[in-house]
Amino acid sequence: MRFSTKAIHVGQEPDPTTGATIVPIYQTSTYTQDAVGEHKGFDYSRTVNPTRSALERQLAALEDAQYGSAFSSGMAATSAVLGLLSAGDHVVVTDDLYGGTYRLFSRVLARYGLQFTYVDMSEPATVRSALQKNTKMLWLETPTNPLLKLIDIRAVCDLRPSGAIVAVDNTFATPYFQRPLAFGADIVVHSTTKYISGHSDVIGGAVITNGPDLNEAIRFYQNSVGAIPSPMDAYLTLRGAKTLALRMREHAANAQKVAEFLESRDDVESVYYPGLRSHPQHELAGRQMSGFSGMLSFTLEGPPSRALDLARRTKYFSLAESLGGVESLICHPGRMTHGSIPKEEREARGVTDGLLRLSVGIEDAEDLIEDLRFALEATRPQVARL
Ligand code: P1T
Repeated sequence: MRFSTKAIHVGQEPDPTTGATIVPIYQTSTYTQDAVGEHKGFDYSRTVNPTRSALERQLAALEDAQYGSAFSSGMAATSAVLGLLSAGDHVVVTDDLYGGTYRLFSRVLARYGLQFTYVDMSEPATVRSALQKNTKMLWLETPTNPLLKLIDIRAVCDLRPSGAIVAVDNTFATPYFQRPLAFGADIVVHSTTKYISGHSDVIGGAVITNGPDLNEAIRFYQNSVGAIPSPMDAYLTLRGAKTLALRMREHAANAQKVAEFLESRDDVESVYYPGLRSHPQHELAGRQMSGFSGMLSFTLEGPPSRALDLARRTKYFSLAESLGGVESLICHPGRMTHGSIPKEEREARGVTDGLLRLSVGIEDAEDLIEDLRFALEATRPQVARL
């Protein structure tokens, strides 16, 4: 079965009790048992729910994996993966990553005795130098948020110390464009809030793996901690994911056009998009991804305040956090998604106050380009106008 067929069929057989073609929203917290311990495989909805199970099977299939577990947010999914570790364990983390992940690692989990070293994993040699005797996990985002750096998943897996887990946050690429397990990763994490659900109307997360022991440990954590999605949220995510392939093709085609437009402007300083030949890892993108997805970042000529000015002038690009919905969004990572990283650290990693990030939606590309052209012209620095 191929990708789009899986998205529409796996986990979604007609409902066994009614024949309903679409997986029902099983809005129930509990299930009546015939006798103590005698039931139809469902006992309590924190542990198992048919709508959630359908989603979990669908998402696992999209990553060509055996096991999927759905969570109430991407951060809950990330927490579950880090929950595999114990106090004293060390994690090597990519230094460009979602600000909320950084906050969870540095301000929550560090208090529980986990140790984190942040390195630029786009240089695999730096990963080797960060390894310690107690390194138990390598945490990757690729492409990274917000600078769209790529990490060579296979190269990092080759450096994995024995017994350590390689976890890849695949939110930006989605399984449509990239399947980290095929390159040797142990675990894939998603914020399903983004492309997978696709319509900016639900918060969710997922952990996907082929390892039976890892799956059991994740399931145990999911049931013990209880950060599960509601049946309604599971339904919305399942429904959104059916059109993932269609949407991703449009997101990527539009992002390529927008990136090329921005790159052609003399008042745009840099554009970060893996689909551009100028991207330092364009070749890796071609090897590791089957498309370049819909996220890009850029900096402008002129003072950093121009970025703030531009961000409030676009009409179709809504000024908002998040990404991956059908509608286009613009965001100022320094003040928004990555505001929880101390300014000095953030700037040292390249997330400057002049950086803007776009989640390119699936509107008409010409309208999106006109929108950006208008905002760029309206904020053009005086000297450039002469
Ligand atoms: O928001 P939540 O569903 O909890 O997902 C967190 C998360 C995890 N991983 C990546 C790569 C992410 O980008 C996110 C959330 N990111 C944003 C809200 C954002 O605007 O970047």
